[in-house]
Amino acid sequence: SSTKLLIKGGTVVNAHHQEVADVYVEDGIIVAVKPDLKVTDDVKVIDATGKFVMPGGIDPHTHLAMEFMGTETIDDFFSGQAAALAGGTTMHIDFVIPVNGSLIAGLESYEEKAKKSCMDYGFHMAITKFDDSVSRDMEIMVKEKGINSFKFFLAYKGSLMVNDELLLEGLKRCKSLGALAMVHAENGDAVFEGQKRMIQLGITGPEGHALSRPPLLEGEATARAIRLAGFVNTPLYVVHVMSIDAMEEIAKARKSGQRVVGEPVVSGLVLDDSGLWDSDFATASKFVMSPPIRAAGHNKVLQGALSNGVLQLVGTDHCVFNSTQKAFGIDDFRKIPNGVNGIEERMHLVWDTMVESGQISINDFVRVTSTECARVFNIYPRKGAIIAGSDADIIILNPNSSFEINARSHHSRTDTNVYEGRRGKGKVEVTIAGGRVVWENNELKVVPGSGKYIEMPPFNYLFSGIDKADASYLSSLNAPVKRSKSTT
Ligand code: DUC
Ligand code: ZN
Ligand code: ZN
Ligand code: ZN
Repeated sequence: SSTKLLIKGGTVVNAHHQEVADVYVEDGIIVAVKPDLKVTDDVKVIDATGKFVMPGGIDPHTHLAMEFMGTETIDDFFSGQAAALAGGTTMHIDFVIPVNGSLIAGLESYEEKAKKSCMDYGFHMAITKFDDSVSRDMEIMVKEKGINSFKFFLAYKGSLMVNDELLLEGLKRCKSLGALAMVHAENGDAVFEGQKRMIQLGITGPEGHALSRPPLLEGEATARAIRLAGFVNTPLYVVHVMSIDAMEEIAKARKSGQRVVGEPVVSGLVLDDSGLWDSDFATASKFVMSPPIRAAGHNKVLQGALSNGVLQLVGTDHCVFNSTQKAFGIDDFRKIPNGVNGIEERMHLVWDTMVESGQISINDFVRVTSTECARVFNIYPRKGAIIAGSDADIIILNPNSSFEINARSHHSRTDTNVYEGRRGKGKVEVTIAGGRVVWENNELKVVPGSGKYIEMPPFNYLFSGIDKADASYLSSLNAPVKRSKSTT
């Protein structure tokens, strides 16, 4: 791999602009984007004529090497990232899970896991309880550790779930730190009840998973989180929007001017729940994730919401277990580890489902797979753009080539793929990460330890206007009604 690269003759696509131009890279940074650049002989030249040169994908939602439901996800920070690079994603943001309630210990364990990284990564932090020590550690995360987002689980009763009181405390703390609050929005108490009901009815298979936690529980929790964020007056990011019910709550809030970001994931955009009814347990269980993949119809409506801007960026919730791990739940769907693949497939499936179908433009493709994530998490334009000065995370996509997905050829360590057999148009032929060509001619050349931790500073634009809105709200509270003392 060379430290100097010239990508020649492609159509360079950013979220707001495209042009035929050359891209010159030196030492991991984009130095120039101009037509007809002249370079010396020692520069590796890649011909991109007739192809699109775009910012590498950024996946805002992954779980690599996560301990969860009595086991650990099978893709770690090397295998998961290698898979990502083979599919044109050059950065991801993973969720740190606290260790024994300690954010510091949780971060240390993820720093250790991430040492083998072969691409850039950032962290969100999950908050699973709230007290003075968590509150103190949140400040350390924001001011010293480069974490600017905290996720609250309204589901997973008895383990990760927080109640409304703790969610309110967390929202207030996020606001005071200039950090973004994120929610997994399902009503955990009702899910617990729904699961018991299914077991009582004798429905113990993977379909029971979907039946126990229907869209209305996602809609309820989404509405509640949005209203509580509105009450605190702080922005909210809703992860994995899987249903029309949740999407409509986000649409309503955004229309009223509330700052809510909605993240659909590839599985929710592309799949429907039919696989959960497959008579083969291994096939059905691979589709178990939370919130569940919904009945046909939700996916098409979510695609529409992505194209009209109600939803803004696409994640994956990549969280994979092999069929041996999935089989922990052979007699009881509640024990099937939750999670599906997607980190390698996201770029191809969004291209095929959204661009090839004419639902979004090529510029919008760049926005929803890369630029918007960089903006929301405050690392734009270092990431998410092909402009002089940005990191050289670049893909070359050939719109006339095609992709095919199967577990035999994918790069993830898991032995199944929820998109098994899917084909489509558009293929990522070259991936450049940190200025190094890591994917070319269907071959990966990844180096463990070459990925960098990307610190994400506290916010500017998402939070602008808060003080003003607070001031008018508070002044209305501070104007007590004057009453006379007479008791007639
Ligand atoms: N949902 C999943 O399917 N896996 C990880 C965590 C989550 O919320
Ligand atoms: Zn330009
Ligand atoms: Zn979640
Ligand atoms: Zn997740």
